[in-house]
Amino acid sequence: MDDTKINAIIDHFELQGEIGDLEIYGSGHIHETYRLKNKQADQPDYILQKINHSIFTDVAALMHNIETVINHLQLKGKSAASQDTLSLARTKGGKSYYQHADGSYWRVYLFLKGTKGYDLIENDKQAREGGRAYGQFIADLSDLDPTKIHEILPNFHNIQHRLNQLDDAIARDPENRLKDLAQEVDFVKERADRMKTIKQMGDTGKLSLRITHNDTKFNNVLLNKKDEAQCVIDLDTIMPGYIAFDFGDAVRTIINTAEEDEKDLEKIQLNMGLFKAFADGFIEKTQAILNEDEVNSLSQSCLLLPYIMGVRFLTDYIDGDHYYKIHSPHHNLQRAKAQFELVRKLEGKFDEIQQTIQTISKKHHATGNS
Ligand code: ADP
Ligand code: GN1
Ligand code: MG
Repeated sequence: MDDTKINAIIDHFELQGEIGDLEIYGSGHIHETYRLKNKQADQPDYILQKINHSIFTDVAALMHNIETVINHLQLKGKSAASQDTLSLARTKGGKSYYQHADGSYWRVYLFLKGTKGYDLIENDKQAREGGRAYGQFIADLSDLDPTKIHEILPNFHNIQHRLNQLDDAIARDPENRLKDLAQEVDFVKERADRMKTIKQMGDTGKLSLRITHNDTKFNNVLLNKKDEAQCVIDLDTIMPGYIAFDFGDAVRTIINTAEEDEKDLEKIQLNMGLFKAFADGFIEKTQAILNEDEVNSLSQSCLLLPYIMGVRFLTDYIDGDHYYKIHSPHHNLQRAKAQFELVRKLEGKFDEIQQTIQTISKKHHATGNS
């Protein structure tokens, strides 16, 4: 994207100071994200995003959800000034997004100063803080009227839907890639039934549908310089969901000693210390709302979420890489293989994961933490 076009887009927003340099920013897989630096040191920097319109086809509904959530978090005492919630800049016409003549959609957030997102976690404190932040986020939204939120990407964590999408891609095989994927496809099929436990618990009414974040990889919580959680970001996928989704998706990126797309599968090991610290923070903040079945679903989610992500990466690879941004020709396959290796490792430690969650839950229940 050329700077002249971006400057013309920025011009449609009500921004303070004077924007100088802009740089491509972050490691998200969905939007085009830029940091806008202010020339005036006492004025804020901003984050500009070109919204991925092929994924989020109803941008008005998407931005309605985000504004509704931000307003609700403000009722819980969060604010732009304390940088513990995202805040949107408005267009000069007072809207939360801008549509360019070429059909592209843009939005601007205040840049959260002094914060950082981590693809790889470094210590227990970060893990615990991440757990607290994502747990508190669900607790804060637990009294938001669900009818106010559009189901923006229906069936987002519905395993049956993701398996159907995989089957569909396999049937079409548009890039003729399937011939080399027998191992990965077998891996998925062998586990498909076992991975439906959470769906069955939900379908039989054991799990409460709550407003969940649904994209809780660790780089979607920004930490400050003291490694304290500052703000949960990436609010695009907030929808009704099960609490297990947010737990499992975060654990997927926290317990793994390697990157999400690690090529060398030997490097994919489990860091149980980080897992415990995260689980402790998450359950501390949610124990007041968690029921017993929900606690039981948390261990299953640690297998389900990396499995779902592996299925989605594999589907996109077979399909010809239309969904996720990729940085090399076989990137989605590399991601899928890494997620499946993580599932294998997690299966080996499942009993310990389950026991750890029960112990932590009992501890917080006894002390009445929330
Ligand atoms: P994606 O959906 O593509 O992951 P995100 O909304 O997560 O997009 O943004 C991508 C990255 O940009 C984040 O991982 C984070 O590093 C950075 N980022 C997003 N919003 C802010 C913000 N308000 N302040 C600082 N950094 C931000
Ligand atoms: C995408 O937006 P980002 O990069 O935080 C994806 C998540 C996946 C994740 C895998 C809207 O998240 O569901 O878990 O990539 N978001 C969407 O890294 O599909
Ligand atoms: Mg993100």
